[in-house]
Formats: sequence, C-alpha cells, structure tokens
Amino acid sequence: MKKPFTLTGVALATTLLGTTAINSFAADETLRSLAEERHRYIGAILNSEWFYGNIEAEFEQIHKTQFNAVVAENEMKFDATEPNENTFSYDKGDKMVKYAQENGMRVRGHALAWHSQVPYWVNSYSGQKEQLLAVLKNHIENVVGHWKGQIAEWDVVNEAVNDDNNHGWRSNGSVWFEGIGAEFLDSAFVWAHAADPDAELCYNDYAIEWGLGNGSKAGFVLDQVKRWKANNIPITCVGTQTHIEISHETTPQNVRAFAKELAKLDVKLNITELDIGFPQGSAGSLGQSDYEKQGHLYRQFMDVFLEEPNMGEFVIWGLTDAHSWLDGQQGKTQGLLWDKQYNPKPAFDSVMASLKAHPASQVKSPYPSSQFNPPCEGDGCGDSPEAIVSITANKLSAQINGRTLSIAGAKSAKIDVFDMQGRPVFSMKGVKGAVELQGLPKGLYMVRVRDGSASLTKRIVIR
Ligand code: 9MR
Repeated sequence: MKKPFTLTGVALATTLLGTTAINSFAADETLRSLAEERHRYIGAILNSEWFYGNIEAEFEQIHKTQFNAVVAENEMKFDATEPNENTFSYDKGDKMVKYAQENGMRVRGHALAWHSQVPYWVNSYSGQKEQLLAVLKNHIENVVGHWKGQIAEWDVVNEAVNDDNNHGWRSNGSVWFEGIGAEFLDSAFVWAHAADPDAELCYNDYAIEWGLGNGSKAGFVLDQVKRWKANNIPITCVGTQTHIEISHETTPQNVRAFAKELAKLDVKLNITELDIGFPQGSAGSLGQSDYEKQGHLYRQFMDVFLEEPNMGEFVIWGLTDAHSWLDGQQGKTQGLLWDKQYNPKPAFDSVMASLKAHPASQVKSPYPSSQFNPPCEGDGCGDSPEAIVSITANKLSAQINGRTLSIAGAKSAKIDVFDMQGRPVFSMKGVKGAVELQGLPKGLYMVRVRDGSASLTKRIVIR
C-alpha cells in the first residue's frame, strides 16, 4: 500500500492544483512510477557533465528515480560519434546505454542528420552530392547499427526547417541540404530503418509549439510527414523540442492541435527537449508566484501529453537549473524542475499533480503494455535496494536494518535522507556508527552519506 506523505508537497499541491483535489504524494510515488503506471515515458537528458563524472551525486540518484527515458545532451551527435572520417567513438554513448539498461530506461538517440555539431572533416565535402550521401549513409549505418536493438528511437533528422516562416527547408548553413538537397532527409530515414528496423524514427525540431498558422514550421513539418507517409518513408514520430519561455502561454494547446493532426497519419508526437525559462534578467527577482506560473505551464504540457493518445514521451532538457544550456546560450534561466540546490520546484509538484489527476485507467498509451512492468504493490516491491550501486567508489558503506542506518568507513559523517521526490526529510552531522531514522513513514528513500570528500548515495527501504 502507498503511504500518505505530508511534507511541503501538500501545501504546494493545494495552491497549485486548482480544481484537482490531491492531498499528498505517497512516499514512494515519483514522476517515473506515475508515468509507468500510465504506460508513458518521462525522461531527462544526461548532461554532458555526467559523462565525465563531473556532476553532483544527487543528479544520478534523482535521474534514475524520477525518469524512465534518457537522452545524451551531446554524446550521440555526429561530431561525438564520428569525430574523424570512418572512425567511430562509442564510449560515451555506450556508458549511457549501459546506465539505461541497468535502470530500465528507454533510450532516445539524438541526432543523426543535423546541420549543427558536424565535424570539420564533413565540411571538406561541401557541395559534393555523391560524397555527402556516402558520408551520411556510412554514418547512419554504423551508428544505428552499433546500437541496434538498444536505442528505441532516433532523431533521424534534426532542425531541417528554416526560421523564415516561409514553408521551406533550411537552405543556409546546412552542409546536407546545400550539398544534397531535400532528398537527404528521405534517404536518412530509409538508411536508419534498414540499420534497425525496430527503432522508432523521428523528425525533431524547435518552434513547432508555435502552432499550425500560415507559413508555420509545424505546418511545413505536417506537410512533409504527409508526403513521407504517402511515399512509405519510414517515419514513426515527430519531436517537438519545446524550448519555451514563461510568457508562451498558448504553446500547450498548439502542441495538442499538432498531435491531433499527426494522429490522423498514425504518427506519434513526443515532447523531446522541454524547458520553460525565465528571462535571464529576472533571475534576481523571481518569487513564489513566478515559480507557480512556471509550474502551471509545465502542468498544461503534461495534461496535453496524457490526454493525447499518440503522445509517448515527455522529455525535459535537463534536470537541475545548476546544469542547463539556458544560462550559457539563451538569455534564459531556471527552466527545469529542480533548482540549483536540487530542491524540487513548484513545477515538479505540478507535473506530479497532472499525472495523478489522470488515472491510469483513462490514459491511452501508444505503446504495447509489455514495455512496462506491472504496477508496484506493497512495501518496497520490485525494488532490490541491495542492487543499487553507489555512485562514488570509496570506503563508505551504509546498511539499513529496520530504522537503524549503520555507516561503515566514516570518521564523522553527515547523513541526509531524501524522499523519492527529492525533498530532504532527515539530516544529522557527526555520525560515527549508527543512527536511528525516527519519524519517517515506511517507504523508499535516498540516503546520502558524506565524510570529508567521500560521498555515498544509496536507495534504502524502511519497512
Ligand atoms: O544542450 C546542448 C548544448 O550543450 C550544446 O552546446 C548545444 C550545441 O548545439 O546543443 C544543445 O542541445 C541542443 C539539442 O541538441 C538540439 N536542440 C536544441 C538543444 C539546445 O540548444
């Protein structure tokens, strides 16, 4: 049975949820568990820092607890996977695929044919159609072939439409379009399908959330999908990146309208790179009502996602505001679900609330139910805490027995315990041997032990 849990989530839930009567989140409910019950995928990128082991321990623990889908921020792109001609580099991508397999996650591959992050050597073939076709074919065959059966879905073509609102392909600054013409897209889908016939294949782009108006990107993409389907080009999904700002209030309903059009073509729509940023200049003056507004917009996207039966994945372009492309490159800030200290923001509660407001029995999934585990019932079910590996290899270890948490290998440790939504629920300094975790309801928790520079993060069950 799920245990009612009464921390800040309750108060936030009442202020944020409007008409939805949610009293609390159960201690063991996560974005992931709720999405899985609804046979949907919720994901976040693994930031580049993760691939280099250069990220806080909390990142991975929250990531694998809260998400069941994963994408590499940069490590499966052309420049990362084929840095020199016909020399492939799979180490980073392999690391992510292993992580996904160990944690039961779906992998999105991002991205095969894109005008950006193309290595220099490709540009030496600029304007040479036959050579460029051969380069792209070889790249797709090798990369998709390498991860055949392990990557559920590829962004086959990324951002190929221009920004001119004139219903056209990106003709400037794309080595592929300039050298090959629009047939590079059709060919890329065909080659990807040949390399892994079971993988889902997407066209992915930004500004799709601006709707289907005259000259729109969404309208152009829709026309291309119609053409691809009519010509048996093996596209199965479109990705709407959805990098938006807090003022973009119409975007969720635009995404809904676009999903409905794609449904008529038997094509899925996935949200692939969601973030909802504030203008950078406002960073110092943001208050609770701003974060609640952000939560409301996040919630509307999750509502649309759950209500449209041809939407399968809801992927956020980051986890914590401490690691986000927004601050560096976009003049935007704080667009994610966890703040810079890894505290869940109101947006987290809002997305949880949306999931809970859509009972599993009423959410249709575009995936066969065999892809999802049966829902968990009972204390710690389906979970084997012993199998959870510590992130930092060091001498520290922690074991739970009843409510007694025993620490070994520490001189004087600081213990922090978090619930499965990432909220701190217990903290104690100067722990030498064992500590009683009094006052916590039964359920799943994350415990972090720190001793000097050594750190251990582990999932525990209080039975
Ligand atoms: O988040 C990525 C950032 O680290 C890179 O510097 C950038 C380079 O183009 O790409 C970012 O990811 C982009 C994604 O691959 C495609 N859609 C837009 C994303 C944000 O720029």
